[in-house]
Amino acid sequence: MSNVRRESAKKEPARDPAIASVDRPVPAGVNAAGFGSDVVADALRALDIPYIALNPGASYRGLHDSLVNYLGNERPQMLLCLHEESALAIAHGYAKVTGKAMAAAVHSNVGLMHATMAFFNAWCDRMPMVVLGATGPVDAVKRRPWIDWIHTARDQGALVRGYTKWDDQPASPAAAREAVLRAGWIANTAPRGPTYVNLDAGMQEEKLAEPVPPIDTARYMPEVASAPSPDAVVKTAALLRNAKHPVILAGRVSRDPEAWNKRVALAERLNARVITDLKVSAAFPTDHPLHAGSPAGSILAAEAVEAIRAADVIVSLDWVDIAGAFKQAGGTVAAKVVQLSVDHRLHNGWSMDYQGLPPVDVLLACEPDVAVPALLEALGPGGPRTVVPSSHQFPKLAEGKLTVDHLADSLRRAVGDRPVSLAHLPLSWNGASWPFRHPLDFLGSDGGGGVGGGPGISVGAALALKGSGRLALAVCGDGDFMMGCTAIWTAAHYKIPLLVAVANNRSFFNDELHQERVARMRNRPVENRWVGQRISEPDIDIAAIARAQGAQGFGPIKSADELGSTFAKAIAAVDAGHVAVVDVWVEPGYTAAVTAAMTRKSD
Ligand SMILES: Cc1ncc(C[n+]2csc(CCOP(=O)(O)OP(=O)(O)O)c2C)c(N)n1
Ligand SMILES: [Mg+2]
Repeated sequence: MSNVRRESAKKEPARDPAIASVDRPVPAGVNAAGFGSDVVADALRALDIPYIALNPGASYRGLHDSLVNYLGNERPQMLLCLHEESALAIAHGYAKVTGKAMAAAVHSNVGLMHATMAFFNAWCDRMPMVVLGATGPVDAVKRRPWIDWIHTARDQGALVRGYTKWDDQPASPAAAREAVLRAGWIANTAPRGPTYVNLDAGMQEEKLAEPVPPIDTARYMPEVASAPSPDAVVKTAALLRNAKHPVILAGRVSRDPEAWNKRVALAERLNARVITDLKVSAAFPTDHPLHAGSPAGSILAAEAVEAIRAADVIVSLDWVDIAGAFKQAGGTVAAKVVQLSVDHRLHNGWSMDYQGLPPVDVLLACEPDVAVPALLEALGPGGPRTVVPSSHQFPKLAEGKLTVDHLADSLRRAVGDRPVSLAHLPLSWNGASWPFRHPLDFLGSDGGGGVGGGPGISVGAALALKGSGRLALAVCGDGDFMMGCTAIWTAAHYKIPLLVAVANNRSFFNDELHQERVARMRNRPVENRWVGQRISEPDIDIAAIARAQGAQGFGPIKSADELGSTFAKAIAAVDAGHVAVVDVWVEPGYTAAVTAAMTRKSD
């Protein structure tokens, strides 16, 4: 047994007994690394990762064997997925809850091609994951005819290099161990993101001539702490002390409740208006009196725009798109801008997900969680505060229809006061529907706008939430659900409780609004906007698709009266450990503000 295994055995990650009981191999009696891929498996265990989501393939049959017969399918345990995109989406969702990388494995160039969008979603969402891939033998002499040749590429990592933090193709078992440790370390270091290690099939399958010398793996993954410069903290505190209309843009922050409390304390100390973003996880109580308007995605609420216009100092807690927010507020913003972020360390020339270059007067180059307490300390105690009541209002429900607002209202009533994590929301969601009061109440969007990520991300989040006492709940559009629905089988197979409500408008409706806009700009018939967009004739039986994969399926629900009792049954099923999918036929439609922004004739 190598040192790596003994070292890592000290810190076993939490495992769920029901999941651990699935897919048990017979003991293989192997206790010493004998092949290249055994060394890779040891390194993976040293990363302290409980699960590896995968779709199999011969390019990594060596590693597959090591995971089953050398590690005994534990730490990491395999989670079989029916598509590589859902394997990575599950790792993405897991990271959204834990802040830590899970692993995924994908077969050769073809599996990697299937996984690309999920890489991109995680990259844009700044979520860590360690992806292992494989290539046919690099040594051409060892290739099987045809198949090993088509599944070998000169530079496989190039497929995803533009949207991964780092990739490698190690040539020996010792180099592969180093690559896996580095991949875990880099992925988990802010700004976080996916990493990719491509394992040569020949290297994996080769017998070890001699044991790989043991190392103390923890020493190769040091903690990376970053702190704001003291000068920048002093400057920011001075700006904020004099601010009459400060605004906080609460963006990418952690799931830590203590950090949440500090953000609330900072806003209250400054009496600052706070704006939050549905693109990222809950960052501030959305029904707090200081919260400006309802949280929105790319189109900000009117109150948020007003607050930005009126601001004299704006503090961005790693807000995803400062330049875009300013553009919506009319372009030039008079306020001084303070940015708390390390995101600039990640930007590259392939992807423009870094958004427009915003004006920044002071940069605190660290994660917001670190800088907020420093700012609070520098500011010192404030004077007495006038407490204003929250102006939060739930959306008014239209009569005689079943809309997404009805779905949200009924679901909110059905869950009552229990802790719930909204793992995913559809584009049609109204931010006023559901207040967020804890960092795990909402886990943000797919990150990269890649439709189809919703189901897998939700399964990964549910996996991480299992046993936490929180109900994992996702609301997906029908287009999103259908593209990623095979993740449901993985949840059913591994006994991961999850409730998915499908806001089924029988359409890729977002794009109906785009076609409407083009028709308006060109004076062409708006009534044709549905052509090439509607998903009907035949209607898809979403509940049957759920049942076919071992989940409980409900619906289609076509009247608002049936929602409450159906959600009650679905929640009971989830409480009993099942996956439940509720198909709700909603009227196509977005909030008035989003519809107006999307369909107006010109910008
Ligand atoms: C992979 C991918 N394909 C296509 C799109 C373009 N697109 C953006 S939203 C959308 C519609 C999604 O449909 P659904 O999930 O049903 O939500 P709805 O718009 O109906 O509310 C599409 C096709 C995309 N963003 N990603
Ligand atoms: Mg739809």
